[in-house]
Amino acid sequence: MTTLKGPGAPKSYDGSALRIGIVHARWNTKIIDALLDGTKKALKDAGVKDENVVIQSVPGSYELPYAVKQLYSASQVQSSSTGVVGAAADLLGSTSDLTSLSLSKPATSTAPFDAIIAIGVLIKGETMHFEYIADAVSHGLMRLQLEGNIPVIFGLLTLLSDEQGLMRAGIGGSGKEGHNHGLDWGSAAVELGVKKRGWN
Ligand code: DLZ
Repeated sequence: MTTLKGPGAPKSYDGSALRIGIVHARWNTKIIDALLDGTKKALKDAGVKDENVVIQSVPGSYELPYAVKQLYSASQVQSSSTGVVGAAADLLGSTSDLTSLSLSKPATSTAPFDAIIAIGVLIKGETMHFEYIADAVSHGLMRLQLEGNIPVIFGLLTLLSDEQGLMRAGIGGSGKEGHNHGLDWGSAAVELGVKKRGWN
């Protein structure tokens, strides 16, 4: 069934040859964890292999553009013997620095990423923090994808309440669990990754 909102009727794309990066913030962890699960599920359902998914975390959404840029740069460095961990360590100075960035698993491939998904959850508070971070991050991520020629999927929720976040992570209460937007972000990464290979 198609709905008024959302990306329309689902099309399936074969992600089995793709390499996807995910960078997620840790602020608002409960919502982030559910979104991350949804994203990973969509990648898996599209055939993306576990070993071709690289996940990094950063403290908050403000750090997303920088981390996406580092992940993207590392994947551009050819390092057949050490893989992306070694390549990123070359850029950052040492492997221990990289470990502290929480690379969740070593990559088995040094191929460039076909798409990178940036996930963050901003919840409006009493100050102007929300506006500044939302604006900076959305512009930063857009710049990265246009200048880097890589799809950067916009997984930043900008919310007015905790409840909005729970609904958009598919974990709302009272029988209305909502929809996990991570599913859409995973699917968007696969579609753009496949199309990018055709366009290039
Ligand atoms: C400081 C801050 C605040 C107030 N709120 C959020 C939020 O709702 N979501 C989020 O991802 N990050 C938040 N942060 C942290 C900033 O993104 C950033 O990590 C710090 O300002 C350090 O640069």
